[in-house]
Amino acid sequence: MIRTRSALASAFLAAAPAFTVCASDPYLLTIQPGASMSTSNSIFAPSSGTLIGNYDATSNPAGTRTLPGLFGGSGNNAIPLSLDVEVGGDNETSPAGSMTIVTNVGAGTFAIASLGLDLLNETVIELPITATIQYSTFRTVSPSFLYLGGVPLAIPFGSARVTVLDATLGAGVSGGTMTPNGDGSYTLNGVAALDVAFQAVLLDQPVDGGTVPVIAPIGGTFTPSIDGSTATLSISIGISNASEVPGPFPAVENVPFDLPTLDSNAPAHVLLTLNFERIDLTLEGAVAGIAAGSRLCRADFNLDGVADILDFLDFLAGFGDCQGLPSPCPDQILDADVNSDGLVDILDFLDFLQAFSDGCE
Ligand SMILES: [Ca+2]
Ligand SMILES: [Ca+2]
Repeated sequence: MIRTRSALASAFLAAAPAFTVCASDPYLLTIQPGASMSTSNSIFAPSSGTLIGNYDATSNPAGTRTLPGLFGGSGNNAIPLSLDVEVGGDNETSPAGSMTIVTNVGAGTFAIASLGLDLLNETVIELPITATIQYSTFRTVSPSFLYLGGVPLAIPFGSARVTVLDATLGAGVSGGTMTPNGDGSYTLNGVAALDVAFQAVLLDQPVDGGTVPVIAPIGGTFTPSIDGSTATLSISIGISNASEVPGPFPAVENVPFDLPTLDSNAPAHVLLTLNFERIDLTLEGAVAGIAAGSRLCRADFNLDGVADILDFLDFLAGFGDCQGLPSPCPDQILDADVNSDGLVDILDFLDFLQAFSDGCE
């Protein structure tokens, strides 16, 4: 196979002058240390459930008992309630990751061929929780207290942790325009179709927020080196999303919780059981930093990491569809405008043959 490929390339190259393959080039850029993401996150999760005193005849006979209503009753009774969890706060993290961008100077466009960002990068975001409880009137024994129903009670409720916040390239076009600044650098302006994966721990309960699609504005200043072999990108990405994760979720059962009484030293000790109906997530984030890296081998036309006959076939297919047409063609990533002059023509064919003949290290 390799011999066939070389023979084929050589046959064409015999008639071709020497070229320096340039631009329309893929760069693998890695986010450098020092990048930051400022986030403003909020979670709202309504639930219904019960509370009951932590009394137990054998293990906790001095515990709190709960009784419904103003008067009467006996024993320890489950009291129906609704509880809304609200989580919110601002945080700063240091994201890590990399992306492949394909630049086409002639067409004035760039495309994003791959992207993987760990937006937390080992950091865990802690967000304070406020719980708002509503219930019908009930009383407690040990300590004695009356809780009048119909009045929402807002209580600090520990903290939630965001444990995973990852972005990968999703479906749709990711890319935009690149405009020369006159000093060898280019201003990039576009969008990235991202899939953002989200996981959190809420009341010791893991919450998988799944993956939500986000169209993120992406831009920055792209500066290739003189020979184009390396490049830096001062990058900014805006991530903004509001989504709903529908339930049902596993019940949160018998979570110890202290209800305030008039005596702050003597709260009522109850156990909460909650069923969350849905979780509303709102994420606002802004990534800023420097990405840097090297130009990828142009012979690997389809960017799968190896240069082989499939690259030749993919190029031939793209070239056949697009000869004589302006780039990007046939799409922004597998662009047959190899020499990046804005037009797909025989010069691109010759340039690709040269690159393919050179192969990859
Ligand atoms: Ca390949
Ligand atoms: Ca061209």
